[in-house]
Parts: sequence; C-alpha cells; structure tokens
Amino acid sequence: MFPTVKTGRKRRFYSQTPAIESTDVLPEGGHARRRFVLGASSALALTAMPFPRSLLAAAAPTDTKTISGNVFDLDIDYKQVNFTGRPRVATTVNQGLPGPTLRWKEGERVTLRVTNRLPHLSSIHWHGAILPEDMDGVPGVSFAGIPAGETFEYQFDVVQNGTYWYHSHSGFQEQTGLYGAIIIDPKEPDPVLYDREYVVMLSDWTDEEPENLYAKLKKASHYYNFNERTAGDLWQDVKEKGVVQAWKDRAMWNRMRMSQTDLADVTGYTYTFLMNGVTPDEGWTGIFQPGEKVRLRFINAAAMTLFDVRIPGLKMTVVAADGQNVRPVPVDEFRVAVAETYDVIVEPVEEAAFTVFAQASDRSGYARGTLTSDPGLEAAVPAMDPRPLLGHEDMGMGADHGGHDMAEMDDMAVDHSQHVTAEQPMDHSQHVMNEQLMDHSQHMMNEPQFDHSQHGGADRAIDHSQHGTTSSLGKAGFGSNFGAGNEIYHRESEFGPGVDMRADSPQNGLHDPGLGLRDHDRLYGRRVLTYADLRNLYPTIDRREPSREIQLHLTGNMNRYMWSINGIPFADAQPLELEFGERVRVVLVNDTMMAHPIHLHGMWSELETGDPDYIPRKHTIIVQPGSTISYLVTADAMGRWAYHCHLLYHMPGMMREVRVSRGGQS
Ligand SMILES: [Cu+2]
Repeated sequence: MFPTVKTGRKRRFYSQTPAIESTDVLPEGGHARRRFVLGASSALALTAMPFPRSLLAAAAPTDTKTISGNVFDLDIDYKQVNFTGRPRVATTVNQGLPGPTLRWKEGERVTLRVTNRLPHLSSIHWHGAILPEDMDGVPGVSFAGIPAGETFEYQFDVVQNGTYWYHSHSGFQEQTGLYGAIIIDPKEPDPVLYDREYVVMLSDWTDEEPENLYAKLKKASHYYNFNERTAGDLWQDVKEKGVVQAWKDRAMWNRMRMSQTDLADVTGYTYTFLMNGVTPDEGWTGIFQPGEKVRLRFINAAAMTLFDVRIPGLKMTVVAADGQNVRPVPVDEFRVAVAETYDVIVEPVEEAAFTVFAQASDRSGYARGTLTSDPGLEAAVPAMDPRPLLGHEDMGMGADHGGHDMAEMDDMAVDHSQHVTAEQPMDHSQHVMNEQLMDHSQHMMNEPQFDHSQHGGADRAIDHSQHGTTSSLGKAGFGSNFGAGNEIYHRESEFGPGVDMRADSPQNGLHDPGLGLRDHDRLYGRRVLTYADLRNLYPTIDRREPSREIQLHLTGNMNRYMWSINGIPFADAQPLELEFGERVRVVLVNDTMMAHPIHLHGMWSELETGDPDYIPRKHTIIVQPGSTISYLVTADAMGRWAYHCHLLYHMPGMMREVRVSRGGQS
C-alpha cells in the first residue's frame, strides 16, 4: 500500500512557522502601507521601460543548475530568451529560467547574497520557508527591497525539509522569469525512499510586458478569454435542452454579464506553458532506469495558471504537499495551484516513455515533458480534456436545487431554476422558475452588533464567542470543513461596487478536486487528489483547540478586475492582528467564481481534513469558487507577514498584512 515510505519512525520536529509574499515599495514618503502601493506602481512603470537593445542581439540557451552548500551568490539580471519565435527579455536568477535549484540542508544556516542588477527595485522571497520576518523578502512588509545595483544578504537557519521555491515579490517580475526551486534535504533519513529525483517546475510565459497585460485585464477582463461560447454552442444547447431552457440559460449568463467559460482570466492565448523552462513543442526530458522509484517534485511557479497533472500509464503516489510529508495517496491526477508543490513517486518498471502532462485548468494549453528510459523515445501526448463550464455551485448557490439556496449578484436577478453544469447534465424540466432579487439589508440582520466604527477596522476578525451570534467552534481538525460553526455572514464592506457576487450557500471545498476534474473518476476512471485525502505523515504538534474563528471573504468585481478581501482592497485595509502564540481558525469564503490559492507567510496553514491527530500543513490553500475552506494557524512567528492570493494579478488587491504581536506590541 505504501511502497515508498517508511512509516512508524520517530522524528524530531522543527518549530512550525511558514513563509510570505507581496509587491514593491518606494524607500521614501508616506506611511508604510501606502508606500507599498505607491511603490508597486512606480516599480511597474520602471519595468515597463524598454529593455536594453543589446540583450536582444545574442541568444544563449537557458539551463538550470542545482547549487548546494551554505553560501549562495544569486544575481538577478535580464537575459534574452525565445519561447515563441520572437526574442524577448526575461528576468532571471544567475541567467537561468527557472533560476538555479537551491539545495539546502535542514539544521544548517544558509547565507544568500542576492545582487540586483536590474535598474529598479527587486527582491527574492523564499516561498514556504520558516524564517524571521526580516528574511522573508517582501518589500514593504518585511524589508525595503533590494535597490538597483545593491546586494542584500539573507541569512537564516533552515528548520524544515522538503520541496519549496523562491520568486520575486516585486511588481510582476515573477511573471518574467524570476523563480526557481528549493530542495531541503532532511536532517534525518528521508521517510520517502527513491532512487532518482527531478524537479518539475511549471510556469506560464508571455511575450507581453506583464504591465501591459495587467492594463488590458483592467480594461476588459474577458480580453484573454477566447473560449466564449458560440452560436454553434447555442444550437447544441437548443438540441439538448430545448429552446426555452437554452434561451433562459443564455439569458441568465448575459444578465450576469459573465461567461460560463470565465475559468481563467489570463489564458493560453497569451501564455506558453513551460516545464522546467522548456516549451511544449520541445518538451522537457527526464531519464529513468526501469524499476527505479522516481521522485518528481512538482512546483507551480506560474503567475496565473493552475495545472492538472497526470502521467498516462503511471500511477503517482503523492508523498508530500507543500514540502510537508503526507501519508501516501495513490492518484492518477492532481491539480496543483499557483505556488503549491506536490512530491510524487512513480515506478516505471519497463523500458518505455511516458508523457508528463500538465494541462492548464481552463484547457487553453499545456506544459509537457517526457519520462523515458531512452532519450530517443517519446510517448504520445494526450488530447486535453474538455473545457469545463461554471455551474451554480461555483457561484456559491449550493448543489441542492431547492429554492432556499441562494446567492446574490449585484444588479441582477438570479434564476435559481437554471443549473448549468457541464459535468453533470441536469434535467431542467423539473425546475420551476423562482426569480428573486435579494434585499441586502436582510443580510445585515445576522450581524446586528457589528459596527465597523467601533471595531477600528471593517476587516477585523469577528470573535463569535464574544458576540454570541453562533454556536461553539468546531473541533480542531474538523472545523468548518465538517459543518461546525459554519455561519456565513457578509460584512457591510462587501456591499459596494468592488464586489459583484456574494456566496450565501457556499459548499465546502475540501472534497472538491476542482472545476474540470469533478467527473474524471466517473468518465475516465482517474483517481483525482482532493484536499480531503491529505493526512500529515507525523502527528499534529499543536493539539490545542482554536480559541476563535476568523472569517474572511475573498471578493472581487470581475468586470472591473478589482480584487479584495471582505470587499476591501489591500491599499485600504487594516492589518489582521494575531496574538503571539494563539491558535486560531481561519475560515475563507470565496465570493467569486474563480479558485484563489491563498498563501499565508510566516506560519503554517493547517488544513482541517478530518483527522485531528494528523493535520496536514500547507503554505498555500486553494479556495474553490463559491466555496469555503477552514484551517488552523498557530501564531508562532512575531512580526509582519503577507497574506494573499497567489494569482499574480489578484495579489495587489486580494492581500492583507498579518501582524503577530504580544498584546498589540511587536
Ligand atoms: Cu485570486
């Protein structure tokens, strides 16, 4: 059952605390948070400057090396690349895209001397690493950033092991290539046995300047969405559903000014998907000897793309998630969100070639590589799976078709009778129209005593135990993911032009493999990983029950391309305050139709998957569209930490600073 993992070993644990992320800052003027935002735009303006022409003259192959030891010299600089037939300038570390793989050793101290050879501010953040706040590399939150031409020396103790990565936390530099892998070898023997290993780093490349891309999204969020349904689709709908129903479905989506195919806001139209910096045409190659256990360390370093990974012909055994060992889970397919990592073991037994296939979750393209016993062999590349369509559950309207399930859309009536679900064809005939417009005022009645002015910040955590508005908190390890303490409320700040949807009946996202994967078991017999499968390989360290619950809503207005938390963008938000040492539960509610991978810096996000004794620890957690998820956090890292959606173009708005202090004193 668990062929690759030694179990029952006793292990010493390191102190628990994970890592961070964010954007740019100008060194002078304003108070910190404002400065941060100003800095972001200034830095963006600078990166939009024409690149030095000389760089476009000569191309050199990109090659990624592994460097190990205790002292690392890393140079951030431009480099010419060519992924599409047109030379472009990338931002790289040591002239690699990805940058070099850094190999650290648990228990040792590393020094990373990072030199910024760009004409503007830069930074490197060590994603998933537990370290002091001033080493976290987030300009404007944990340090000032690395000015042009200067060297910043990071130094910290390595207190964990596993697969992680690093990337710029300045502007949109990450989109242009500033990322690489980190492998931390364990101090004690690795519980995962393997004969060979590869980093498989997935990313999305665009020939466009990210600033231009962002500007286009701001202007028209559908810009890159060429999957709009056509007249032919309508004809098909008519054949399948009848004229009346097909028309109603269309009309609903039109009224909502949304498209069912709005699965990703930036797509394969502009992106070339890379595997270890190699295009799908060329294909990355990894060699094995038949009979070997091969460890693949998947890292999603994309700016905006979630990947669905499979290797036709090979079972994968998931042994680690976000660098942390988990009880092995055999799967055929898994989704890796932006910033997540998964380690899998594959055991090809004979001379053969296999395609490592990573299709974008919106099916606008794929990254691919080949695992082969013979460099001359290549395997067939599978066709992409059908493009999924958004359904009512993705809007937080619940899977139940009863009339009591409701979500509300600003300025628009929602017809609850029409469930448009590509993956599970519905019989529409039974559903009765019951259009209703929601009255926002009634929602505030759930929170009668919630007065923002008194609380000193609209965003502040609500402590249910004090307000007496809800039942006792769910038990650690189960929490809101299993229905307890799960009262969903929308704050006043969620009612405004920046928010175009609120989920009132969100489903729990724990068992959801994600839109586009939900029917793969049924259709293709593929076992798809879900978060519910994850159990820590080792016992839970902090066994306390949470003392309070913090409910945060991921919000946005797709048409305006505005993203926020609780309706409040980062620039206008107060920090989220945590008391040093406290154990809290975070309940995230996704009031949008997109999956958001949410990354907390500095502390682990302990996902409540139903076993209090073996709670898995992650640094990045997908919140499915219109869904909730809950996890526990032990606030064991003093200081200021970033907390945000890791989709790069959502980050400027969908972000908070988390402040861990003792009695409000840092
Ligand atoms: Cu997001």
